[in-house]
Amino acid sequence: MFIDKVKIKCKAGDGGDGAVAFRKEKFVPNGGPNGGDGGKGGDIVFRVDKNLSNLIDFRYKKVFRANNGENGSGNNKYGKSAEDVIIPVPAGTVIRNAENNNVLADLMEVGDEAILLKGGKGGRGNAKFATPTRQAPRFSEKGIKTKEYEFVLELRTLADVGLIGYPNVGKSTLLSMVSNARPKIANYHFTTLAPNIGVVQMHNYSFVMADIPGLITGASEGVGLGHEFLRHISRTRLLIHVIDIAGSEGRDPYQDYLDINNELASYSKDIANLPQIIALNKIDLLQDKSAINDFKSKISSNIPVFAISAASNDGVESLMVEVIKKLETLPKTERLEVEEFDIDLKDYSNYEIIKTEDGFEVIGDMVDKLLGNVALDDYQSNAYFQKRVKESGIIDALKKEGLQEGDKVIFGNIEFEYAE
Ligand SMILES: Nc1nc2c(ncn2[C@@H]2O[C@H](COP(=O)(O)OP(=O)(O)OP(=O)(O)O)[C@@H](O)[C@H]2O)c(=O)[nH]1
Ligand SMILES: [Mg+2]
Repeated sequence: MFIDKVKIKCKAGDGGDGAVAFRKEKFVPNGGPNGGDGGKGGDIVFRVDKNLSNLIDFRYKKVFRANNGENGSGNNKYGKSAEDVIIPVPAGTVIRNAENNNVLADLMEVGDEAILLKGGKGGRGNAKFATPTRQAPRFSEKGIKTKEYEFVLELRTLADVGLIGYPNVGKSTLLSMVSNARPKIANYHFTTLAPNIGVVQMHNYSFVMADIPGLITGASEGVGLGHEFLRHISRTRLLIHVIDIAGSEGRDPYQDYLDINNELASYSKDIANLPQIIALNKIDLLQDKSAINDFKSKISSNIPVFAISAASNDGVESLMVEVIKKLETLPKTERLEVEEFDIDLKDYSNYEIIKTEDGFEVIGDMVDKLLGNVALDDYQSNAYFQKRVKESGIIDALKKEGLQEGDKVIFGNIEFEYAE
């Protein structure tokens, strides 16, 4: 089983709430505030694990949640922060935001990691709110609550060279002759069902070669198997286009060449523009060697063409020498550009004022923010809330809409009469 694309759900931990507590001293009716802060929630971190080669571990486990920070408590005791959740992934994992498909991380190498979701900050305990004029604050801050996000993990094999061609033309045979890979080889279509990777070591040079399932016409529209796997060659630097020059299945080799190139072009311009070396395979089956020159005469002279027999190893060495020569001139694979990921996609500066019968209602993300981390259970925190509302500029905006003394103002689940 080979899994190279999965959708998972992740949630960082919520921040713990700050505590409301007071020192209890004998004979002192009201000790000072000593409610501690809440702890931070755990982060969600992706890290490359060298022992993984595909995403099969995500087949059943698709939900990852970090623990919440603990609440603060009396005696200025801080709540414990939660541990981060580390999610191991194979090298070559691209992480996207499922909502808009933006690339959020490109984890190419062992050691790469990305902290995609930050745990919520703990709320401040009431001890932090004591001021000379408010010596016994009876409110605290709630921890920041985090949201759940969906990510798409996509494995893009990191190979220098990709083998492409129709099914059954000998791609896996070639890979097995030049690398340590031992792919299945058989005389039928779609023997290869998942990409095979091999390391080629030759002439003191080493590179990675990938064999993907055979492409057929229509692969980019989902016919056959190829399309799904084309992304595995999207990051190669060079393609070996394998063609059955003997036409052993009755197709015209040159037409095969055009078909496959059309497939590539309709899938991705970048792949279609990769440099190619052509391997005319199965020359041992050729009665008439003129087919080789026929083919060469039809294609542009700057594309290198090698006539080989992967089965008997004939011509394979020269082909590999050319591959190495070419690789030395090509730039290394670069990381994908990563989009900025705003963990909380809410726009807290956003709100709307609605006129009601006897006053106003304010709705929008800004309200959530203002309400979100204040415990509104008593007069004092209410006063604190109103102060924050003033600071936020909403009161000024309400005044512009005609707010007057005594008007009823609704904010989410709370309601107050406006007083100057
Ligand atoms: N005569 C001859 N047969 C070959 C040569 N190369 C491969 N074959 C045979 O062609 C058949 C297909 O070879 P594979 O390497 O499995 O072909 P593939 O392109 O990987 O095929 P898919 O994985 O199905 O796309 C097998 O029976 C091979 O033994 C060659 O140079 N000469
Ligand atoms: Mg194969």
